[in-house]
Amino acid sequence: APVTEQELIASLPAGFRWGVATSAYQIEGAVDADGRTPSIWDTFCRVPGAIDGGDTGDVACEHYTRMPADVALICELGLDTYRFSVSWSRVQPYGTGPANPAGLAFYDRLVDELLAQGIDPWVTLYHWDLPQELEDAGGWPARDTAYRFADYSMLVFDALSDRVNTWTTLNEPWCSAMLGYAYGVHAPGRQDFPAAVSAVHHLLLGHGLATERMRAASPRKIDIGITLNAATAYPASDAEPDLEAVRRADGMGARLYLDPLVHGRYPADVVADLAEQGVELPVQDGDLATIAAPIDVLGINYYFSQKFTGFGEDGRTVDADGRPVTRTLPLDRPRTAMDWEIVPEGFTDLLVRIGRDYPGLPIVVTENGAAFHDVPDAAGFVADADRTAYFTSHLAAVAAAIRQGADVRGYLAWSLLDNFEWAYGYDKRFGIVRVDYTTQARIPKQSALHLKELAERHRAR
Ligand code: GBH
Repeated sequence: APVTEQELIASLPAGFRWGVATSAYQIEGAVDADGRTPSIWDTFCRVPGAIDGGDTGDVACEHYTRMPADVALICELGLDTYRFSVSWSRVQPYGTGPANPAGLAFYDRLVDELLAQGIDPWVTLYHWDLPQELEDAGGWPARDTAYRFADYSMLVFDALSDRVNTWTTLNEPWCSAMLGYAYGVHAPGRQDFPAAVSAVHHLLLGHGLATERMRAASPRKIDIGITLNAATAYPASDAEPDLEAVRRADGMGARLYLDPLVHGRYPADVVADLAEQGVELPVQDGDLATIAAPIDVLGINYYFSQKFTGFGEDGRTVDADGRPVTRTLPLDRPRTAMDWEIVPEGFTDLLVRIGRDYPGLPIVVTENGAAFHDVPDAAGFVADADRTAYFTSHLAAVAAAIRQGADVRGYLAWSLLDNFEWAYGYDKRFGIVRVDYTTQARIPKQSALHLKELAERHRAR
């Protein structure tokens, strides 16, 4: 049964984090400022047809110049944690060589501003914006990029680790690898499945190398982790082909990352599926031990879940190429503006399952949120009952997971601001704060005020 707000507040542990997240390319703008060089997203946005409306991150929310006011906003909303990402090509132009002091200085000021307002800074080192030079040298399918990432991570770590306690290496490596190199819908826009599978391994290797080096360099206790996108895959029926479709979807979407990170081995069934397609993970001696370097926190980004079937529309279980069918079917739920179905129990099931299959790993929800068709009133205020209900039902889903044994330590809403929603441009709004892209005015939505109230009630209980 769905839990009430009262029950959800009672179920969340003491010290539970209440926060909000963003990423560099989605909000900063100022793409040429202070020595920043182009990332793969600057390039991809120039490909005709790649981004809805031809939008780019050139200006975005002008967070680069409006940062102090944005931090003040987080403080006003009573949130205790801010997760942001660092633009690699800002702090290390061209992806190699020494740090760019002017670029690093922005994050230095941001961290100081957050601390001055009593907000805990949480750094994500990589949220999809690879320096273009490194893509030109092969990108994530090239092994060298993993070493470049570890070097870059240390530049940021050396500058900020005296004040930043929580570090995420990568945001959603599945997206970087699959959306970027296999499906071609994200930068760099390639459609090469074997290259994408190499990218998976090199992203995980980069995570492991950076984790080992940050850990070794840290004189004090810090929390290091990675953020994965994940969901619950439901079978359309108990028929063998449907269960197989779930196994494959969950294998490629979740276990391909969780198993090496936690257990130090790739899932044998997924490796076999890949081999059947003539594709191999480019593992070298020692890589898996590096990838399994101990982490302190697992970040989970959750948006929605799906139902899978192994039967094609024609009822057959193989497609024209003789490959097994893996197809999604509607769960017949209300949808967000992204056309994503709203499935809060998929969140509970996911968190409980991760707690069971990968025990001993504290989880923080590093993103959860929804885009809706916001309608501002004359004053620019958005009474977003739909987004408010989304947050409440998903927080209740987290509370339910905790009561079933999942070790969830915090919840960060996606996102602080309406922002550049990647291939969808500015048309899709995920913010708890409305951004007027003409004036750059920020106005908290009803959902922001509701999160503020829930956080206050939880703290005061
Ligand atoms: C997050 O990605 C990003 O971290 C964030 O930057 C972004 O703004 C936010 O979500 C909102 O999109 O149907 O095959 O794509 C989430 C991307 C979208 C990845 C749903 C998994 C489901 C599988 N997720 N996707 S598929």
